[in-house]
Amino acid sequence: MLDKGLTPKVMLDMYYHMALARAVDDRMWILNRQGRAPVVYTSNGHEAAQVGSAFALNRGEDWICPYYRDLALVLAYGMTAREVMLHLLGRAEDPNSGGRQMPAHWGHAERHILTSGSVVATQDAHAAGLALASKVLKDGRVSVAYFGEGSTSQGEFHEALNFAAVHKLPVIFFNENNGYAISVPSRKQMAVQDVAARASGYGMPGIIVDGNDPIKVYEVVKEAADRARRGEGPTLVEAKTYRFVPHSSDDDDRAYRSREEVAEAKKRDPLVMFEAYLRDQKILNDKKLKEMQQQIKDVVNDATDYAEKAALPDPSTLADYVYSS
Ligand SMILES: Cc1ncc(C[n+]2csc(CCOP(=O)(O)OP(=O)(O)O)c2C)c(N)n1
Ligand SMILES: [Mg+2]
Repeated sequence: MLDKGLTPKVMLDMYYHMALARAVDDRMWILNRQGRAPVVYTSNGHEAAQVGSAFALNRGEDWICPYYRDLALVLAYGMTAREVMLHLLGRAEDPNSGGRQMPAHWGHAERHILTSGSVVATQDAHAAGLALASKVLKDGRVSVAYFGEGSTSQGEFHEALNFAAVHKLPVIFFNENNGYAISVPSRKQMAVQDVAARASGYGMPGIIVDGNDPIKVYEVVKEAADRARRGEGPTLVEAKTYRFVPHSSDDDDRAYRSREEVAEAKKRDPLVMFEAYLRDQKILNDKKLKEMQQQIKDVVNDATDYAEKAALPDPSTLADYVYSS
């Protein structure tokens, strides 16, 4: 039986955010190839994992600590397409960093999206720290760290899991396992098959979920969040998924994976599968889909136009937030 929170309206909203992320993503690549955007990191293929998990949280209340892959996540968490484009183009109005950070370094204080750095896995420790604060303050919040499987070779991942488990912190470690760390396949990165297997070494549950199914992801993360709020400690969730496009706009994935492999993975495109499911459940039909696609097109066009016209940061503000004034 489906979780009670998954009404048809909620599932349509999930689909909307997955489709919006894919459309924003496509637009960002075009802008990059036209020389209008510096570099693009994409959530293409990861939408179900990211959106399914976001919907299982108290969005805007619980803290998320994303990484560069998490475009669909931040959109589902309340960042607007305009804000994403302002960030991509480094505009003054960008709420992520006022045009300071490179693209896909998400952060939005009001939405409880913690600002992120480039060093992978540091956000795992930040999430554990936020969860420690929640435990002390008794504010009922859960924190979630998002990260790729490659980053689990970093020390911070292990330190964060150990600390969180010892102190029974309300945190979820959410792994998006796409099988590659840029060009390095996971078998060259770790000697275990599953990231989730590592959980037992720290004393927490490790759950594997189909990362291309937003409903399954939602249910697993909901359960982990409930567990965290009951004071029972952290959970490691491993969402198995695939990245359909290169690591970034500066990567050529033909150097390390075959076109056949990518084509095979695309047979399980989360957007296509979720659309089929919603049609089957009579939640989505041609008319509704067409309306939604038009709405998304308008949103993406508006976001692009708005950000391209927006002002760049004033050079006189260069040292703001670096030195005390
Ligand atoms: C500590 C550290 N080492 C190396 C890098 C360079 N780097 C950036 S992304 C990346 C790949 C990470 O892969 P994974 O964690 O699997 O995430 P994915 O991009 O596949 O979602 C690497 C090696 C970095 N940013 N930080
Ligand atoms: Mg990876």
